Amino acid sequence: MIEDAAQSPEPGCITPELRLKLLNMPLARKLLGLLCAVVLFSAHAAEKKLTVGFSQIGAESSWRTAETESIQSEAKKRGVDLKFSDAQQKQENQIKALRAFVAQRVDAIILAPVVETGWEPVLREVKRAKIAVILVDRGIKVADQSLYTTLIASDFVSEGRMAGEWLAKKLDGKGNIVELQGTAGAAPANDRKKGFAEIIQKHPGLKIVKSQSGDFTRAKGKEVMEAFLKSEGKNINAVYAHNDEMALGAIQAIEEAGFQPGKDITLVSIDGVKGAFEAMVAGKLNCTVECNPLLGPAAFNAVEAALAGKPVEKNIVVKDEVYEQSVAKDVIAQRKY
Ligand code: GYE
Repeated sequence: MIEDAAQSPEPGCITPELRLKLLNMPLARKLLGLLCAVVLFSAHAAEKKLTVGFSQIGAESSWRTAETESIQSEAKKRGVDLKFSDAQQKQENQIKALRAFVAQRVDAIILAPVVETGWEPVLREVKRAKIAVILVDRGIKVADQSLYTTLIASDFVSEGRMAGEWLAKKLDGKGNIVELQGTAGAAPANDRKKGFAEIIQKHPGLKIVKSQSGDFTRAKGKEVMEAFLKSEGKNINAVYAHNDEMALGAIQAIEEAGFQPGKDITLVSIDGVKGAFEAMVAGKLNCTVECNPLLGPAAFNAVEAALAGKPVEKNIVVKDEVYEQSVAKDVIAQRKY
C-alpha cells in the first residue's frame, strides 16, 4: 500500500528523492506519514467551497432586491459558490431551478417560494437527493414538514394586525378602506390580509370597500388604485397596501386623480423600504410596518448548521416594528434598505 503511494504518478508530489526516502523508511514512520497525508487531505476536503442554489422569486419590489443583495453579499463574504436563479414571478421557473440545482449536486438550496402551494413533488425530489432546503421570507403549505429544514421569515399575520391597529386608531374607528393585496397565493398576501381583516372586523365603523391584487408591484398598485378611485372616488378614506411598492404606485394614482395622498387619503403599507421613508418625509405616506429583508446572515447560518448536522429551529421569526410619518425624518438616515 505504501509502495503504491510511493509509486504515485503525481510528479509534483512524490519526487524521486522522496520515493527513495520512503522506500528506506521503517514501517512505523511510513504509516505515520500516511496518516498525516490523510489528515491533510480531509482538512482540505472540509475547506472545499460550499455550493448553494438560490431560487429567487424575481425583482418585483425594492424589498426583494434588498433581499437578493443580502444573500449574494453574505455568500461572497463566506466564500460560498452561489448559483442564483431569478424566476420572474413564476413557480414553474422555480421548480425548474430546483431540479437544475439537484442535477448540479449543490450542497444546499435557499428557496424564496412565490406561492404557498404546489411544492411537494419537487421538494420530494430534492429530499431524495439529500439536499437541505432553507426557506426564506415566504412560507409553504406541505403536509410533510421534513421537506424543508427551516423557514426564516416575518410573521405576516402580525404585520397585518399591526397595520390594522394603527389604521383603526388613526381613523378613529370610522372610514372606508381599499386594500391592495400582494401576489395571489403568496404567504404574505394571504396572511397580511387575514391579520388586517381580524382587526378591522372589531370596528363596526370601518369597512373594506374594495380589495384586489396589485401583485406587489408599483405599476400594478397604481393601476388598481386608479380603478378604485374611479369607482369609489371621494368615498375612499384610506389605503392598506400589502407592500410599500404598491403604496408608492397608489400615491401616484391619488395625485393624478387630484387628491392629496397622506392627507385626503391615509395610506399604510408594509416593508419599510427607503422609498417608503422618503414618501413619509414628503407627507405622502402615513405609516409603514417594517419587514426586514436582510436575511443573508441567518440563511447561511442555517445552511451551515444543517450541513454540520446541528439542530435548526423550524421557524426563525424576524422581528418587525411600526414606523409612523412623525418619526420618518429622524430614522431615515439609519435605514439599511
Ligand atoms: O413584502 C414584498 C415582496 O415576501 C415578504 O415580497 C416578501 C414580500 C415583500 O415583493 O415587497
